[in-house]
Amino acid sequence: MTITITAFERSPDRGRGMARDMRVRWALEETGQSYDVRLVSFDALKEPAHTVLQPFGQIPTYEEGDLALFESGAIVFHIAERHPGLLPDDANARSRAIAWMFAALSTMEPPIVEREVARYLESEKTWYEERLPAVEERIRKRLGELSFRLGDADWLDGAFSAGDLLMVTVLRRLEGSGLLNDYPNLSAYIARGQARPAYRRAFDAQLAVFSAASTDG
Ligand code: GTB
Repeated sequence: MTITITAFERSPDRGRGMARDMRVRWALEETGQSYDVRLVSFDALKEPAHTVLQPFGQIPTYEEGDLALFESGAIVFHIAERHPGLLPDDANARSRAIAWMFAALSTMEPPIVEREVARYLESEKTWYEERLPAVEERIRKRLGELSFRLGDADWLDGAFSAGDLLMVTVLRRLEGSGLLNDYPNLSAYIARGQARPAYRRAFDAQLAVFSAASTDG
């Protein structure tokens, strides 16, 4: 059955792979699934044809036969459950890998997104200069805790899993912020994820969309 996902027609990140279709593409590449991509404009995101798939008018979505899914975490989980490669066979190890998926999305990602919201939408506010350090302190706290747990291991719990896939995509959002500088093991962890052939294929595919859109003018 053909898998179709959605992605931005023109990603504001200019092909840096920061939008959340990247994690879905990466999961599909890790598990060897071929897929089609339907590119969606910002206007079309809010049209009924899209909101029937994604109630909040966002990307990514996932369609396969009569299954339609939204939420990147749920999509990655679905892929990981259906195909070998992203979740261990051992039941306890599998549950721990799923715990890391949740940790990436519900413990690490929120303060990181909060910082982006502050920088892009609130920088003109009078309280911005006071708020940003507080938000960054919350991120540093989480990075310190994660760094301590990772130690000198390659991945968070044994073999590479969907937990690592999501964690790497979340941590990547701090690229260029300087916040990772104090945590060389986390920088090396991100680099290990990015060096995986499946990551490279996913990254190149989303970059090709940006390059094509730029050539179109
Ligand atoms: N919780 C949902 C999920 O995980 O699937 C969140 C999905 C989401 O935030 N989608 C964003 C979207 O469609 C794109 S990824 N936004 C359009 C809208 O809400 O109208 C977020 C994103 C966008 C752009 C960058 N960037 O340019 O760097 C980074 C991340």
